[in-house]
Amino acid sequence: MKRALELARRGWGWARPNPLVGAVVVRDGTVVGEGYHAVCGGPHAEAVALLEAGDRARGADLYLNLEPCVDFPGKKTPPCADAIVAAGVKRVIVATADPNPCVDGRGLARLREAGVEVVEGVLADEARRLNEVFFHWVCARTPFVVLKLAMSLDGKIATRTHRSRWITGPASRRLVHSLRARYGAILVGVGTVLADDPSLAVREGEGPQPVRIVLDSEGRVPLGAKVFSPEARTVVATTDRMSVEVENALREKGAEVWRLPGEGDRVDLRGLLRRLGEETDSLLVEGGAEVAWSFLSAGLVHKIAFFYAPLILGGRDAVPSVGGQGVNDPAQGIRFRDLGIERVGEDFLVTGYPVLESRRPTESA
Ligand code: AOF
Ligand code: ZN
Repeated sequence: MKRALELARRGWGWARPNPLVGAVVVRDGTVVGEGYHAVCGGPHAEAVALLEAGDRARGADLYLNLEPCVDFPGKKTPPCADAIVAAGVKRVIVATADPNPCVDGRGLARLREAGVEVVEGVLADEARRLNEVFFHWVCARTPFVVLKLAMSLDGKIATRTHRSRWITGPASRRLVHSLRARYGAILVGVGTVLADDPSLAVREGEGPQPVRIVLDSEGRVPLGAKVFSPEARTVVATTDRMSVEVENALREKGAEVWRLPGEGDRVDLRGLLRRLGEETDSLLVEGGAEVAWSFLSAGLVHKIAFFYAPLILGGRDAVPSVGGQGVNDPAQGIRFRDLGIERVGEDFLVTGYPVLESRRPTESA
């Protein structure tokens, strides 16, 4: 199963919005076929592995990190459960079921009906973590949202003079680039564009360039900003407060403008996520502080990735990592579970998952 997970990872980027799947056919203790899902629309992991195994699949074991698929409307490839039965596989070992409502246990049921032995739950946590984006998106149809921030030990993302280059070290910055390539879209607030002018393009690509999104309710984004560089799509998410002149100028720059119904004077984030979910499975939110609080306080963040540099910036006027109004009482704070911590060069990366049912500040906060 470890090998299946390892193979699955090779599909990063191009498989989206499909899951990462690896398959290993084992006969008499020897691997006789391997495969992974390399690109959405392309053959599934099982199809590749069974093709390689050929006749040797008869009577063999098949290791999969995800339940094999069944046929459903709009499907691009033949159902794997049928292919497994046809190949004469004796036993299928799967990590997890496929939460896709069109599959959802039917693949395993099909195998059992045909007399194939099924073993479930091997390395299930690891497999679920690997496909956390897919597991969310395929049910919710809104993107899995990761909030990434780079800060000093005292939790500042910029100095009192609003400078942020560089707080974290080169290893973290490289990791951020490869993180960006893992998600379908990247979002920043217009304040970050005005302060840092990031291009948000991915240099070390593992897949297609993510869509760049600027949250800009009024249309303050400068036309010369690097986010409009030609290598990737850019969407300016705005409200009716943006003038038609600005909209036309942005379109001329090649940007797309999404006017979303305002939530007060802000862009309606839920509306944005619904629309984005029609196009992609995941979103990396990169700040700044106000945007971070908007997403967190509305309960829209699924995972955090916070980089901490061994450095204190101090200053009551320095920019805190998370802004907004905040909570009044620590008991109202947003809690995280399954924290992970790792060293990245001289920095630390903390990851975690908000407990969405935990007490949250009110939406207006
Ligand atoms: C598998 N093996 O390698 C993958 C699966 O449109 P299709 O034919 O590519 O089907 C996509 C669905 O199949 C996807 O939503 C997910 O439920 C499942 N993905 N299943 O047996 C694979 N990638
Ligand atoms: Zn399949």
